[in-house]
Amino acid sequence: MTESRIDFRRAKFLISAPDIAHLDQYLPGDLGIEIAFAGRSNAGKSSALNALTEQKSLARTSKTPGRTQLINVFELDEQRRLVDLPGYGFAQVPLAMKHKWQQALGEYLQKRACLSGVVVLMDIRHPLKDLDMQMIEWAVASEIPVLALLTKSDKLAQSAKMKTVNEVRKALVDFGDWVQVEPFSSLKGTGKPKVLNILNEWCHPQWLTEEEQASLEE
Ligand SMILES: Nc1nc2c(ncn2[C@@H]2O[C@H](COP(=O)(O)OP(=O)(O)OP(=O)(O)O)[C@@H](O)[C@H]2O)c(=O)[nH]1
Ligand SMILES: [Mg+2]
Repeated sequence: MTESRIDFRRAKFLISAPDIAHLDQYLPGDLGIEIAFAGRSNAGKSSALNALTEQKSLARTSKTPGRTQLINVFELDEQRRLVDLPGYGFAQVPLAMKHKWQQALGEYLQKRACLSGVVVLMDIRHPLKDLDMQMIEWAVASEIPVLALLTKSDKLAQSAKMKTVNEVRKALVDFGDWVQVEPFSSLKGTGKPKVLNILNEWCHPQWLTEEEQASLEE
């Protein structure tokens, strides 16, 4: 099957939803294909989205953790979307809200029919915290492929970077092909071609029939 390549530079803002639990009311999840960007607050989600789409201010970035409160949805084409999820694990958020937030994330991963991949972004200097592991486990349990992206890789020297990448790969080996691990730097563009290849694959999910694939290309 010949697949058309998705031009991620075409991404444009579609909607903001106030919370995950209500996203389905704004955008029915049985339509099209969605790729979510999840990660701890300040992990570099918005920066990665901007780097991958080659747009400086598609997603808002900030030095203050917890900046992205809304769920921001960006459209690639009529059928495909990228979703910038609010960061989890933000220290200043009350515990009850954190629990509510985790629950909503879990439900999103389990119930969102259009979700065809989750990018779990982690600062390469602090990978695989409990909530990251939970995200990965939830996604794989729902048979959604995961890209564990080790962000801000420019902060480490090459040898330290590869050491962490190998350690994280080893820690996630039991998930098999469901989880891929790559280093990434929004600042330097490191890892960008690999990530775009993976996202492109997710945009053409195998669970669609050839006819459905063809209708997506129209
Ligand atoms: N050196 C370096 N800094 C980065 C990189 N990516 C992000 N940052 C910085 O990390 C901080 C947080 O980045 P954001 O992209 O806003 O992080 P986020 O995950 O969207 O954060 P929330 O929306 O608050 O959850 C900002 O100060 C960015 O400039 C990177 O690749 N290299
Ligand atoms: Mg953000």
